[in-house]
Amino acid sequence: MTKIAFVTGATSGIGLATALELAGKGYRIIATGRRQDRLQELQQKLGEGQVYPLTFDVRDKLAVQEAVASLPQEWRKVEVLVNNAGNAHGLAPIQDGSLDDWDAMIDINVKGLLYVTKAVLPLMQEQRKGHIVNIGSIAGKEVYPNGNVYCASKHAVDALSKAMRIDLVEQGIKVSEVNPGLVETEFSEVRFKGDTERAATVYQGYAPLQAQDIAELIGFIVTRPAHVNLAEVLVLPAAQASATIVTKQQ
Ligand code: NDP
Ligand code: 8X3
Repeated sequence: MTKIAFVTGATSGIGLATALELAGKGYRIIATGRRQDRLQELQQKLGEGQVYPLTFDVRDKLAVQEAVASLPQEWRKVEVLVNNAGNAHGLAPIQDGSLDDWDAMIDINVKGLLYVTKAVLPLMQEQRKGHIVNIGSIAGKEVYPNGNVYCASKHAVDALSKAMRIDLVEQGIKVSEVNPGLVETEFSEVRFKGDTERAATVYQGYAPLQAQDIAELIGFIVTRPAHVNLAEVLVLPAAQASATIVTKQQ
């Protein structure tokens, strides 16, 4: 029987690359996000029986519960959950930050991850096995100027990953955390609210990570033998040494 992976934020970037990577490793994919057209494209690309699209906003706890409850029987044996959906909104000193941006980051990156985990966990508990991979960030390990609330949200993901690992170990459920540095995706476009020029400068002058790099790492993590858990990985572009130190060519 093919294994099933539930990937949040599968409409772009790391989530989309992960869905494709895991499908390549023989998983059937429950692909989630708000942009239904992109989920349908993914389904068309991989085949109807291979992808089950679920459209919901992770901020909406009822929608999350209903979406997971709506899964047909043949899609309920979820073995892998990749909690990837997330983003940054704005980059401003704390005194200038927008309350709406703060709400968005905490609601999506922290509460959304919790809502999805709470809804999907029973499907793993029934099997007494499973693997949750949370996408944190170097921003969950360090803070950087103007990153305040985004960094706080990713520090929360770091704490929750450790806490989940403790609470779920006796249930046979592994919890891993992947903490990337700079990855070239739609992330900066979202952070800078559609300012593509400003977003592009984040990835100029060095070779940033690509979504595929993270997807391959996730693929490796979830295919380790049953007795192995790669609990936490920090993965950076070679040009990046810390949240603030990136060597750029002049
Ligand atoms: P993208 O913007 O390319 O992807 C973000 C994904 O999250 C999209 O699929 C989006 O789907 C989904 N998402 C966002 N908000 C919601 C929401 N409210 N409800 C449901 N889905 C949502 O960025 P990345 O691929 O880079 O980001 C993926 C994860 O990686 C995030 O958690 C991010 O914090 C983390 N990360 C990114 C790094 C980077 O440098 N890019 C570095 C470290 C960590 P849709 O819009 O269709 O809803
Ligand atoms: C995304 C990477 O450095 O912009 O988490 O916070 S960073």
